[in-house]
Amino acid sequence: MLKNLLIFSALITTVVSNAQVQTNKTKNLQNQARSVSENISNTGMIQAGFQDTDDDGLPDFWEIQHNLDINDPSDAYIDLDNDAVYNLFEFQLSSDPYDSLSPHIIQIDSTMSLQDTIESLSQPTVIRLQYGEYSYVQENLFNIDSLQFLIQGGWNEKFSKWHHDSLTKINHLDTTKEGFYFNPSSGKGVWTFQNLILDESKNFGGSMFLISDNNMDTCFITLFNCRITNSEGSFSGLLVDNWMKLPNSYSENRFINTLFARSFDDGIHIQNTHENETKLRFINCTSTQNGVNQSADGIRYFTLDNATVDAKFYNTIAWGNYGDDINEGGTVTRQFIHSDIDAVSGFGTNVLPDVNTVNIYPEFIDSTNANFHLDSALSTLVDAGLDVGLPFNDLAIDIGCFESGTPSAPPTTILESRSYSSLKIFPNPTTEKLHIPIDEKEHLFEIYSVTGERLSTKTSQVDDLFIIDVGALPNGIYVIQDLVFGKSESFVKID
Ligand SMILES: [Ca+2]
Ligand SMILES: [Ca+2]
Ligand SMILES: [Ca+2]
Ligand SMILES: [Ca+2]
Repeated sequence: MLKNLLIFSALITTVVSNAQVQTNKTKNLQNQARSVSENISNTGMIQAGFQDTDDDGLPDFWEIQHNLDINDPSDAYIDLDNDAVYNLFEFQLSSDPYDSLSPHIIQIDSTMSLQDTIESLSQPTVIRLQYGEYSYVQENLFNIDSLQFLIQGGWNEKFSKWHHDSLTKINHLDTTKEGFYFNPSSGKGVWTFQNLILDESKNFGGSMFLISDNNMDTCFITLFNCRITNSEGSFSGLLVDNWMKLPNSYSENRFINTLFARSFDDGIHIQNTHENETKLRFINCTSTQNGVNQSADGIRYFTLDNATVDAKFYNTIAWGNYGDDINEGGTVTRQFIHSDIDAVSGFGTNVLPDVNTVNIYPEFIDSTNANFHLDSALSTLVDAGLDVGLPFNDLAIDIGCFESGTPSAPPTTILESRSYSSLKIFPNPTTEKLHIPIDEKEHLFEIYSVTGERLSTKTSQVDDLFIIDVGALPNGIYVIQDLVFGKSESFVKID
């Protein structure tokens, strides 16, 4: 409850004088130099435990340094310099978010070898792939010091236009190997996969087998707009081993707008023998129908030795898997924010209750044909309003609670109680004001466009009524969310 009060009061204090803003800016600049030196060592290694107030993957010091908002998670997914590299990836690759010539970029088409390209990297690099299909076999990369890349699918044949809703497919010539298999020995790892499909991979690790090994100091593993489907590996669709052992090493696994479906074994399996905390983030993801032949799990993570895991699930569905939807063990803290988790269990003594914070049973349309588009009639709260008017509607599947493409800002408020059963708004349609009767005092309302963009509006409170002025919004359909209580509703703005 304290957290909710703080967030609400933070909203009110955004109305401050210019003098106050100036003072805060000066303070931020003063803190900046100190934060940078505290968080990055001479080698560029990110120290464990850096502060990330809005949990968007950008540390506070980096956001301040680059004029971003430490309280706004949506700025991780914008592209300030138009180089088609989101701020999140600019940070991970240590590049300049205001310079379109940074980071280094390589373009390859399907006649070229993705494996040779990766093996030849000598600096953090974006590898752009033409839209289409690639054949790829990755041998294990041992004895490499530092391996930092973003593999980005969805480019047209001239590399002049990037389709953020198009996925590039990675096929496998050699059916005895994983799709991607990385195991560098030391340094910093940045393994980011964007707009890729890995389907029907065959071997032990499934589609991806990623190991951050003993002597690595930093590792970011990120999947963004990906689909890991029909893995026939004997382990899982995506297998991650966080094995880093250096005292201040840092590892973060971030999965955004990504589908894990119909793996032979677990959809995602994450083993942590890291000596420090590993951050796991699932944002707008879906894990379903995994464990086809082994009653394995949708998402499974656990710790060994001194490892700890800090897991958060935003707008995520884990539902309809053959084993548990989520199975966790060891030293784990875990939070669900606006998610559908149908069954959670723990192995060993750590047994947890089922958790459903949005819908009890999200329903997918035609999932037998790999169309995991949510049925809006049966999943109204999950998909409210978001099926209307998207330019790529019906071309891309729904993933998690949102469409494929740039994700909306995930809610950052933790759901602690839900004392009212649905969000009542009136009038709807409205020309100017939305009225919301409430009986609890702590609320945080946000309004999103159908494309997931967060819109700013003015909110006031009169007794037990919240009044939101939406008169300035263009006519159309919007979604309003109460982040504190995890409720959402769509409304129509008219003249
Ligand atoms: Ca941040
Ligand atoms: Ca931010
Ligand atoms: Ca950029
Ligand atoms: Ca840049």
